[in-house]
Amino acid sequence: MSDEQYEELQEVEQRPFDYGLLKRMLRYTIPYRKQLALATVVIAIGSILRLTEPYLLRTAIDLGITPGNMRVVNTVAILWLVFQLLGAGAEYVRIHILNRTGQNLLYDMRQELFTHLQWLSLRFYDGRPVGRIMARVTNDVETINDLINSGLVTIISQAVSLVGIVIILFVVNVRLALLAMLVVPGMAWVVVRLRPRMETGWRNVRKANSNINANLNETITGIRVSQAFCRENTNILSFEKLNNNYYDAFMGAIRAEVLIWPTVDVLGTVGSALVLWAGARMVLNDVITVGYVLAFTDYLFRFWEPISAISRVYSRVLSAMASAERIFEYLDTQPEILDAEGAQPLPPIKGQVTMENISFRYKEDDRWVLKDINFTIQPGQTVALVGPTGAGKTSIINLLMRFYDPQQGRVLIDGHDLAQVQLPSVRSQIALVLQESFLFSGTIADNIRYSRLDASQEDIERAAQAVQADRFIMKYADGYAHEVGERGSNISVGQRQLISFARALLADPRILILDEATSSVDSQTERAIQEAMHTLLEGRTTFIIAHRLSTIQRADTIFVIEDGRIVEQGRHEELLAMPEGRYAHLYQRQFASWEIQRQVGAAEAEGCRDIIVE
Ligand code: M5T
Ligand code: MG
Repeated sequence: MSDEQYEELQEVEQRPFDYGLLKRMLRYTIPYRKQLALATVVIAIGSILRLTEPYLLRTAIDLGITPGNMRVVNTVAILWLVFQLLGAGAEYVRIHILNRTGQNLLYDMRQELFTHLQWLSLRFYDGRPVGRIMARVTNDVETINDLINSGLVTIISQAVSLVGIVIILFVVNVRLALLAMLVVPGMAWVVVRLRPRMETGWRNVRKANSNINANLNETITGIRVSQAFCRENTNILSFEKLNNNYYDAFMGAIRAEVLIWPTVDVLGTVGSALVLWAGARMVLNDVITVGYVLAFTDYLFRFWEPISAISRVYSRVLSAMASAERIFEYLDTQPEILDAEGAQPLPPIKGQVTMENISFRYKEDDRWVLKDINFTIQPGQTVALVGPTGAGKTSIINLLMRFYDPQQGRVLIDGHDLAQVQLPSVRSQIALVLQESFLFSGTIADNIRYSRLDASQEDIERAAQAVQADRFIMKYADGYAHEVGERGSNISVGQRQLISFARALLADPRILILDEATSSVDSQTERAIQEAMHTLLEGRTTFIIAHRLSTIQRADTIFVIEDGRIVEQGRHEELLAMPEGRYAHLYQRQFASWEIQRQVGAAEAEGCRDIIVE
C-alpha cells in the first residue's frame, strides 16, 4: 500500500462524537425495537435486584444478628436466594434476546453492505485495497455488533445502578452521601481530560490493523511473484514495519488508558475511605448503626463501578462510530453508472455498434486514454482491434460494456444510446471474455454455466467442445465436475481462457467480445478454435482483440489503435497493401518472427506477442 493510501485512511479515522451518525446507527435497531425494549426491561430488573444486596445485608446485621433474631436472618437468607435466582433468570433472557437481536442486526448490515458493493461501479474498486474493503464488511460490522451486545448491556445496567445508588445513598444518609460526592468532580475531570488521548490511541490501533489487513491480502495474493523474485525478506521487513506500528499504537493507547483507570480507582478509594471514617464516627456517636455504614460503603463501592464502566463504554461507542462511518461511507457511495431517468430496457438487439466522438479518461486529471473515436459496426460483423500495449483497446471494450461512461461522445447499440437504456438489459446481450480470465471456485461446469444459469449439461458441453476445451476436460477423471480452485488456480492459464471462452459462448449473445481470449493457448488449439468460430460467430457482432495477427485475418474490419486513436482501418488485405502502413509493418515483423521460429522448430512458442509489443 502506498503512503497516500495510509493518509487517506488516517483522514477517515479522525472524527469526534457525532450525533447524526449515532442516530443513523440506531435506525438499524428500529425493526428490533420490541426485543430491545424487552432486553432493557430485563437488564434494569437485573440491576435493581443486585441493588437489594447491601440492603438485605444491613437488615440481617441490624435486625437479625445484632439483636439475635434468627427469624429475620432466615427470611433475609430466603429472600437473597430468591433474588439471586430471579437475577439469573433475567441474565438468561438478556443473553438470549441480545445475541439474537445483535446477530439479526449484523446480518442486515452485512447483507446491505454486500448488496451495495455488488452494484458499485468499477471506478470505486480501481485502486482500493481489497483488504480494506473486506475489513469493512467483517471487522467494522462486528464492532457495531459488539457495541449493541455488550455496550448496550453496560449502558443500561450501569445507568440504572447509578441512578438507584445515588437515590439510595441520599435516602440513607445525606451527609455521608455529600461527603462521597466530593470526589466526583475530580473523577469527571480525569475522565474528560484523559479520555480524548485514549480515544485517539485506539483509533490509531484500528488504523494500524487495517494496514496490516491490506498488506496481508496483497502479499498472500501475490505470493508466487514474491517468491519468484525472492522478495520474502523485503516483504517480511515491510510487514515488520506495520507490525511495529500496530505495537506502538497499541502501547500508546494503553499508556493513556493506564493513567485513567487507576486514577479513577484511587479517587474512588479516597471517597470510600472518607465515608468509612465519617461513618465510623457516626456509629460511635450512635447516630447510625454498623449495618448502615456497611451497606452504605457497599453501595458506594458499587457507585464507582458504573462511572468507570460508562466511560469505558463511551470509547466503545466511539469506536463503533468510526466503524459505522466507514460503513456508511461505502453505503453512501452511489454507483457512477446509473440508469438515466425513465430509462427503458434495451429491446433484443441486432448488434449494430456505434461509437460517436468518444473521448475518455479514467480519472479527471489523468491524460486522455481515448481520443475522438468514431466507428459503426454493422450487425454480424467481426471487428479486430490491434495495436501496441496500452493503446486503449481494452478501454474501448470497457465503454461498450458501460463499465465506465465516456467524458465525451456516445456509445450506441442499434441506435440506442447506452446511457439512456437500462444497464442490465445491455450487458445481458453482450458476452465478454476478459483479458485476464477469472474463474470462481467451483467445478468447470459451474464456471461455464456462470453466464446462463438455466443451461443444461448438454449446452455446457457443446460450448466447451466449440472452443476445444473438452479435450482437456475429458482428461480429468471427474470431467466437468472437476474443481478449478479459487481463481481457477488448479488449472493452467490457457485452460482458464478456454473455460471463459466457453462461458461467453454459452450466453449466446448478439455481441461477443474477446479480449485476448486465446493469447495463452497453443497455436494449434487456436487454429482449431478459429475453424470452429467461423460458424459460431456467424450472425454475431464480434470484437476480437489480439496481438497474434493470425487470429484476425478474417475479420471484416481491422482497427489499428495507437495512443487512443484509430490510426488505420480496413480489411487485412487492404491494410497490408498500404505501403507505409502501421498494420503492414506489424504484420511483416510478426511474420518474420514466425519464420524464424519455424526454422528453429519452435512454432508453438509464445514469443511473437512480446516481439510486436516493443
Ligand atoms: C489504455 C490506462 C493505461 C493505458 C491506457 C484499464 C485501465 C487503463 N488505464 C488506466 O489509467 N486505468 C485503467 O483502469 O489506459 O489501457 P488499455 O485500454 O487497457 O490498453 P490496451 O488494452 O490497448 O493494452 P494491452 O496491454 O491490453 O494490449 O495507458 O495506463
Ligand atoms: Mg487490453
